[in-house]
Amino acid sequence: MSTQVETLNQCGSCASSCHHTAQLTKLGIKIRNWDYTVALAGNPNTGKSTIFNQLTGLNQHVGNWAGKTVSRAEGAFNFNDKKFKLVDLPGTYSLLSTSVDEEIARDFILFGKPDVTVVVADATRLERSLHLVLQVLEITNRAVVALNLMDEAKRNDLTIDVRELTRELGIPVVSMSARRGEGVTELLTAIEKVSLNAFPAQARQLRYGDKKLESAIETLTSNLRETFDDLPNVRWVALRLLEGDESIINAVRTGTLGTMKTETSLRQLTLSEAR
Ligand SMILES: Nc1nc2c(ncn2[C@@H]2O[C@H](COP(=O)(O)OP(=O)(O)OP(=O)(O)O)[C@@H](O)[C@H]2O)c(=O)[nH]1
Ligand SMILES: [Mg+2]
Repeated sequence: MSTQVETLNQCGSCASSCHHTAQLTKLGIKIRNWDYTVALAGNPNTGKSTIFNQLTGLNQHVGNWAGKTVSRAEGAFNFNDKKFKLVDLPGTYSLLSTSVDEEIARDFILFGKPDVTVVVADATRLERSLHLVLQVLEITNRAVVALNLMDEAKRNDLTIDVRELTRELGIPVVSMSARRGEGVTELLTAIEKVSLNAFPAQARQLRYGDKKLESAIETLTSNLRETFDDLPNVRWVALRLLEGDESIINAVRTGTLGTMKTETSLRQLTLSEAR
């Protein structure tokens, strides 16, 4: 591991300002002592836990998302004198809420508003990994792609133009072979840049190019804004409605959409309580 990474001996041993305190506390994250919160998302089996271990060393807690049988790991690290909290999300192929894992990952990114979401992508299955990257970018532009398993890609004679991918996505893309510890410092640098809003490019968001669809999204967006004034990402909710996402449709019908984040939070009690 890079010498620049200093894992903390004890969670909660430092004091500093924090971001999105209220939401994260509701989601069960004890944010009080951290400068930035980082979520680790990605398809199953892409090396998320390997990266989590590289970044946090032994400084981690493992438990369950409360009320669920899905495991949850939180850890911490220091980089360039800043304190980061890292939350390992369940591996998912999408954020469409068709499974408990997807629901947990989606709600955390949507309502927890982490300062940075790292999406771990499999360099040997790039196309599949990019589905999740684009879905995350629908919710937030504060993201980094950790393009892992580059050693496997090389072994299979696959070459990826990382610079072009960075340009296309508008977020940092970092080549990694996490099992060998390669790319860890570069990932930390990218996380720090996005945390500090110091990455100059504009993240790519899908625009569908279809006039009817875009106008339906616009109408729904403005109706939703009138009815639910504190939604974190209205366009994203409008897209889910058009897609037929049952949980979002029910929440609109019953008028509970605005309170979804509170309900979600209550269902995701703290890891510390689960320990
Ligand atoms: N060759 C190679 N193998 C890796 C790399 N990173 C992780 N692995 C291996 O890939 C397998 C899966 O890694 P994990 O870190 O458990 O992946 P994960 O995304 O946490 O998996 P789930 O939590 O099950 O979704 C393990 O056998 C790792 O040793 C890498 O950069 N190169
Ligand atoms: Mg894992």
